[in-house]
Amino acid sequence: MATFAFITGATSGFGEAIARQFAATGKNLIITGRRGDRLLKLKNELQGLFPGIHCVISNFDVRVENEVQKAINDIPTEITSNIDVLINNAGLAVGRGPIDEGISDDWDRMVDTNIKGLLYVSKAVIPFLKIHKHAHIVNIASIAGKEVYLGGNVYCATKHAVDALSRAMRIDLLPFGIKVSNIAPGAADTEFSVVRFKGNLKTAKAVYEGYTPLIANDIADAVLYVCSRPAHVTINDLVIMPTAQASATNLAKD
Ligand code: NDP
Ligand code: 8X3
Repeated sequence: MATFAFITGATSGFGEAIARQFAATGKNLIITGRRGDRLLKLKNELQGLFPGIHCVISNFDVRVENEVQKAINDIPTEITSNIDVLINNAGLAVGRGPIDEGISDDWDRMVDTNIKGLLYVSKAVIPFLKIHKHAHIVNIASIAGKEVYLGGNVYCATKHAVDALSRAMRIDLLPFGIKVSNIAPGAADTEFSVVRFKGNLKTAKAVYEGYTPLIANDIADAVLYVCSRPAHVTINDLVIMPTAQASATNLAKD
């Protein structure tokens, strides 16, 4: 059986775009997320467009370790044993404001999703990656993992943790020939800001006004590029910004 990419957060934004681009190359997919209706819709669409591919749905919350482990155990081993790419993409920001006014539930959601969820999924999937001579993990970090900015405190800390985990994984997995790539996008117009601002569409929309932000396909392009380098080449770290954004906070707006 041809190999599979396991993609977290495939119900929206980067993860969905990555799934679409992989499918177009003929790669088999395991698409994951909490919103099962969206996963089913994407699976049906991709299998219609690319009848040769195998698309498997795995519906779980990355924050719950036994749910992650059970969901992955429930996938037939002839599929899991063929996973050679893991895209750790699921993640979110919740709120933006001074640290002393932070809400502990927001902090928990970010730490549990962006750090612990990435760890739970990686721990469950790495045994399958080790079976392959050439396997690859791509962690979606952020410019917020390279810099900190006003009110970004805990989100920035979680993305700095992703950046550190990418470097640490690369060392730990070196004996197994598993590539680890870290991708750090700047502002991209996905559902990210709607989630961050808890459904406040006006505030979310304002984040992307006055300049041209990245779109999900820009990041999917980069993931496909990183995953298609020759076996002896690893792209360790890629920072991808809108041309109008020079740093986390320096934006040339109209
Ligand atoms: P979206 O909100 O569009 O997508 C986020 C995805 O993460 C969804 O598919 C969502 O699925 C999934 N997800 C969130 N929480 C969980 C959970 N507990 N369990 C399982 N899946 C979960 O945002 P983006 O596509 O923009 O974000 C993708 C990644 O990129 C995130 O890690 C984000 O931090 C990072 N990033 C985003 C940037 C941006 O400006 N957009 C810039 C830099 C990095 P569901 O809700 O169905 O579970
Ligand atoms: C998302 C980009 O700059 O809002 O990670 O933190 S930013």
